[in-house]
Amino acid sequence: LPASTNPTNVLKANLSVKPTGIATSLSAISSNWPAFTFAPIRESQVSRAMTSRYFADLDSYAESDVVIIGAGSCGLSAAYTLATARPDLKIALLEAGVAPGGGAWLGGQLFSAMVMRKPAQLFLNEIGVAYEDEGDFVVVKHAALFTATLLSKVLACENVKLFNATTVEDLITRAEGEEGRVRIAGVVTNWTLVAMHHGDQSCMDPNTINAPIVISTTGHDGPFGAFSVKRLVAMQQLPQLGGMRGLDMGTAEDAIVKGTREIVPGLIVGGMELSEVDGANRMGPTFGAMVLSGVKAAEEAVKLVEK
Ligand code: AHZ
Repeated sequence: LPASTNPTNVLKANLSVKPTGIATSLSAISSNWPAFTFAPIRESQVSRAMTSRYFADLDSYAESDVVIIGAGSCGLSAAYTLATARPDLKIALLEAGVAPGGGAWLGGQLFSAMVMRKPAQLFLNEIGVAYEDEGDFVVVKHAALFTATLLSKVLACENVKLFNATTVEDLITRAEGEEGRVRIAGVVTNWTLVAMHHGDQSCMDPNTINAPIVISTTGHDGPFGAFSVKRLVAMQQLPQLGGMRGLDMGTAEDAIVKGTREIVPGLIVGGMELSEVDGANRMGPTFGAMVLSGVKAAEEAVKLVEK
């Protein structure tokens, strides 16, 4: 594409126009509402503007350097850390839900405030989210402030593409090492709405993304959760799952962060999905372990890239 029509350049150009305040930057509009009208458009232009970019991304990211499954607090933290540390890596972030963020839009139950134990406040400093300091822990006034800020930073990274409403249905494997052992070589995807209808529709084959490194952060067991590790058991790559244990904040968070690792070649597991592998406790509504597990997952991925 010529530079002027390259979507990335157009986006950069638009972002470089910094509004200086309603009075000056929007005065051309607000000073004369009776004369207001939008620039003209034809419907096909809208359609092409969306689909050309989406299909270009599908084409480009069919070969990715890293796939991250799940855009909850752990997956987003991993994506941000990895994308900023290694802008040379192409990272596909796959989220089954239409809305990324997983369980991090509220702090716990239906309460707004989000708690993070120290030293996870360092991650909040990194992304510029304000908090109240309560001594051993900090409180963000609304979990959505954390998630929206982190999400915006991830989406602004030129080397990350978020494919939301896209479910990972399987793992791509290659035989490696001793008989029956495999390396993970990518993921099998489908539109989530399609994935939800395999029981009543036939012939809805999936799509694929090749990547030598997959980070799985699909949360604890549930309709979608713990996806990769359950699949590994079915594929006889893990003997069985430890099963997430009851809540113990004191032990749970350290265990998740320290345990974040490559559990089969090419597959790093982080966040609450890991509790299902290791039989770790859940921590309930405190999110420090999710962000630091994401940081560690990103570091493990960099180690694999550099190996
Ligand atoms: O939609 C899921 C969610 O956004 C997504 N996901 C799950 N399976 C997927 C699949 N393909 C694509 N097969 C998939 N996406 O993964 C995301 C997981 O986010 P989460 O918030 O559930 O998990 P997390 O590990 O990032 O954070 C866990 C937060 C919890 S749970 C908990 C407790 O129960 O005690 N405590 C905390 C802090």
